[in-house]
Amino acid sequence: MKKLVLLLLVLLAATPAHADTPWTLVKSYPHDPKAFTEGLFYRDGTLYESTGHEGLSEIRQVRIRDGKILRRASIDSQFFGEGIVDWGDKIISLTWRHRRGFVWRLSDFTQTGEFPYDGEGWGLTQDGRQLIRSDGTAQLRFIDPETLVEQRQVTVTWDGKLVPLLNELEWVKGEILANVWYSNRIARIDPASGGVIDWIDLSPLAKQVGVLDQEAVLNGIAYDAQNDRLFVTGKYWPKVFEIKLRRD
Ligand SMILES: [Ca+2]
Repeated sequence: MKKLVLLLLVLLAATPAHADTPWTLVKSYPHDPKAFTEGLFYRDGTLYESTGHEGLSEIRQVRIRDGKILRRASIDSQFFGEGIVDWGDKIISLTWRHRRGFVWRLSDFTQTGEFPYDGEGWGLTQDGRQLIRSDGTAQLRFIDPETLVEQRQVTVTWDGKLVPLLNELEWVKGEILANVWYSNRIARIDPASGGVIDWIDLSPLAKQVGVLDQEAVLNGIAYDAQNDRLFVTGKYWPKVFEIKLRRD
């Protein structure tokens, strides 16, 4: 019996501890430290960002190099702005608890429509065929981008356990990257099964920005597929970071 325990201990010791996906910092850029970032995506050379809080919620087009806001539109002050994503010549945006999303013209930020949905609105991304929405739980909802009607859901799990509080999302190379609220880690999710493939631990970046506000968590992922650039930021963070993942 003692031998068996010893053997088990040796085996456990020999099993490498789980290692998160390695990454390196490529560059950092200025970011509006007043932006309570709820959504982020890249399109044609610039970032698009949405911010939260009633009365302060906006859709923004942001120049990467210096963080200059090139275009902005306010969301009606009764709403708390959440995730955004582009679809063709449109931007789709969510609100937190009003179960109402908005459609905007990408070129000039004119609001052109709205749509209802179930549950809370948190993050939003798209995979080229469908929009993908998080709602603060472990569910991801796949939405028809034209009718804005939900088509299916997956439950996100890690090691057999639910991964709730999924927040800002980004579709990157066939995976869904998701911020997890109040965490400095990003989940790499298999869109078919909902299983977490691996984690990206960005706590060194959170430490580097050093914003003490409790709400100033990592939130915001944007991907420039053409140049393979991945951008991340956080609520009230003074910087947007470009990082490079090293995948196996
Ligand atoms: Ca995003």
